[in-house]
Amino acid sequence: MSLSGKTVFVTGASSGIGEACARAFAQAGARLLLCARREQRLRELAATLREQHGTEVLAFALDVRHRTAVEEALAALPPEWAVPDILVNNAGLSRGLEPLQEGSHQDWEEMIDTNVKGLLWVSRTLLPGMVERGSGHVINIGSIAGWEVYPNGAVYCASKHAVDALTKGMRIDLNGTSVKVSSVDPGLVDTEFSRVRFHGDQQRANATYAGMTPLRGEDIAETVLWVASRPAHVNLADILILPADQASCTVVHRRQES
Ligand code: NDP
Ligand code: 8X3
Repeated sequence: MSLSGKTVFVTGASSGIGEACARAFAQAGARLLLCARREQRLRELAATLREQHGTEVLAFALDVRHRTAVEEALAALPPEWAVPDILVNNAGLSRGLEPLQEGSHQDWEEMIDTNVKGLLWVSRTLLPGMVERGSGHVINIGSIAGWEVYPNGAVYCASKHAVDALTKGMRIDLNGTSVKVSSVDPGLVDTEFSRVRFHGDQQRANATYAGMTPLRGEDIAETVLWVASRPAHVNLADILILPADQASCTVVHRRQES
């Protein structure tokens, strides 16, 4: 699969699915724009990709929650990087797992500001250039949590339902512009996601995947790459991708651990 010469912007590329996407797109010959808050990690990833694949990479620290920071960072890109061919809106997180009546305001703000508003700020800044050029592809990383709601996860689920609505709305509003909009919606993927959700409690994070085989970031990246490399007239609109052990948010087959 070749994406030679295409410019791909992956948000949240410092770990997990975003990092795996960066590696997959680099292997496919793309040039990469990468952002996240942890700049050192991005620098190390960029160095590896340059060395392994000769990839052209521009990596920069960015907190997608801050609209003016997003606008300024993207306005400061060199002209040949300014309008990516493919935008992977991946930056996102969950915080907390408790009944709504006990939820933390701070956790809620972090999820909504990142998963919903961050995706909006990046998309709003880049879409006019794609429309003007007459080509582009936005791939939003949604979730099974945008298809279902599970106990104690209402706000994270709401944020991913919002991503689903934004994917559908973007696709409607961009119809006729030659800019495609897709969504890749994973179930359980073993990344830093659960450690972040449980505020660094690794034991609790590990329990999320106990006795079952979760997806890996690479599984999602492979699908994102497939979505991105279809012919111009084909749009894979929405893909739900689950571990074989998972049937729904709450139905997960777990083996007894010996
Ligand atoms: P990780 O925690 O491993 O990665 C999250 C990435 O998002 C990191 O690179 C992080 O970088 C970045 N990020 C978080 N907040 C911000 C911010 N404010 N600004 C910029 N970047 C940010 O988790 P995943 O790889 O699993 O998560 C990636 C996406 O996949 C998320 O949207 C998540 O909701 C979704 N998803 C995950 C699933 C799973 O089971 N793991 C299942 C379904 C969907 P940094 O901290 O350096 O800023
Ligand atoms: C992540 C999947 O079910 O852990 O979006 O919320 S889940």
